[in-house]
Amino acid sequence: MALIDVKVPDIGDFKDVAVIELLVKPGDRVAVDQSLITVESDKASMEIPSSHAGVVKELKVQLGDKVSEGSVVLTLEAEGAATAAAPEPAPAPVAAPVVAEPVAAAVPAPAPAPTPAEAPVPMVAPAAASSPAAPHQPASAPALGLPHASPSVRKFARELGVPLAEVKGSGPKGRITLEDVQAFTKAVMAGTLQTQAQAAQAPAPAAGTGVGLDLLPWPKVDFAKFGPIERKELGRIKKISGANLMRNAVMIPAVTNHDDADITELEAFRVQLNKEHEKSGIKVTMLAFLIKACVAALKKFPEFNSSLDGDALIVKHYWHIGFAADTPNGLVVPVIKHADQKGILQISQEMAELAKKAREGKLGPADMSGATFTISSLGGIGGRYFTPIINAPEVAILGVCKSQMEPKWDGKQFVPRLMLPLSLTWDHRVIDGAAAARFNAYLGQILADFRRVLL
Ligand code: CAO
Repeated sequence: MALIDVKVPDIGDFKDVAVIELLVKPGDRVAVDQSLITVESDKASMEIPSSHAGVVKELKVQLGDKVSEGSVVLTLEAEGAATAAAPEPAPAPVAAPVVAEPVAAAVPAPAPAPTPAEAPVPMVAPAAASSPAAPHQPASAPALGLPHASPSVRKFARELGVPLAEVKGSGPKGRITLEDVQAFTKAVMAGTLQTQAQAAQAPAPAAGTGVGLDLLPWPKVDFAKFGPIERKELGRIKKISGANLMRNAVMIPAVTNHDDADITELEAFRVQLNKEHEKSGIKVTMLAFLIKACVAALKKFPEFNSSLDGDALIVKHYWHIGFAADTPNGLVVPVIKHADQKGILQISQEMAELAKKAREGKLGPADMSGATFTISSLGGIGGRYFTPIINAPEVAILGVCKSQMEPKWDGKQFVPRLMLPLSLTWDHRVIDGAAAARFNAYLGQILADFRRVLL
């Protein structure tokens, strides 16, 4: 048995390419042409095959090392006829564009590797895939953003009929590994996963079941390459609210109307009220008036106080108003129940109690359920307008920002008026733009003259 060095063969014009995968380890028995490592430039990846059969004694490269033609990959205890005194040159490596083919079955099997003298296969950019050995890129393949996989993994996927575009890569830079393909296959076999082809043949999902969006994979970036980073796990509330927000943002055809309400008189009244009730410890903020004003608008426009149930609308004859509360652990939405039956002072008091409980992480499920409409107020912080996300299964949400003094034309002159920016997001499956504009206009009228609540 002779020890021989297996070297990187002629890989065309490419020099100092990074080792991104070690496909063998000391003690492994390898065959001639078996892939040993994968290298990658910024344009393509390729596997470096073994020139000899034998047992790996020592790896001479590590992940991240840069190699060029002639670099020693490993030492091998050569077997059989291949134990020649002078090592044979390795066959040409097989190149693959960095992007993976979305449909593995469309990728032809790698051509038998020619000898380096015949045709070294350069690494090719997908756009310049004119080399005969370059894998075929289907016309429908997105040019960017797909995970990549080595030729041997592609071959493995192709043999199993696994669509690589649907496999989540767990390797560096989202690279799909052999284990990823195996895990995908297991999940499909176990019935916990459907391929897109299977999904296309399946009957349309029933209302209320989830559907796939066929989106590009999330971009994977090695942020540490650009500067120092710190990893912080998301808290429980962020994880739960994030999943809910994602569903609501994606599943609701939402539109936001922006408007302004003149609250000059209402603010004067609020300040007066707080002076009168200074000793009670109750502080009235604009949000309490908004809750009451919204109840009046919801009564006038009942479809805003509803939920979709398949092809039917459930219109609620109770008015429970949720308000978004910012806490150190994330966003929560406590609910003022039966806001229609409560006065401004009682609403203010309940809001203060619920906000305190929220900040202390003491809200129970009952405190946060049953809302028919939600208000998200950033008025204490600032901003002009924003686009709040509907809190499903509600069909509308009101966003409020900080009021500001603005010059308004009264027909004769400009006068200073305190204007409150309103942003109403509504579900277009239930509500039309005209109704949303009317809702905002009516809300503005109430806030401008609160006596209208009594009407
Ligand atoms: N315009 C101008 N000032 C306003 C205002 C408005 N629209 N709304 C409130 N203010 C003032 C208040 O009067 C109060 O002033 P003083 O300190 O001088 O008395 C100050 O801003 C702070 O108000 P507040 O925020 O404590 O009270 P609130 O009733 O307006 O809001 C609560 C309570 C719990 C909703 C709020 O604290 C909060 O958490 N807001 C954030 C909600 C949020 O994150 N929404 C975004 C969801 S989407 O991510």
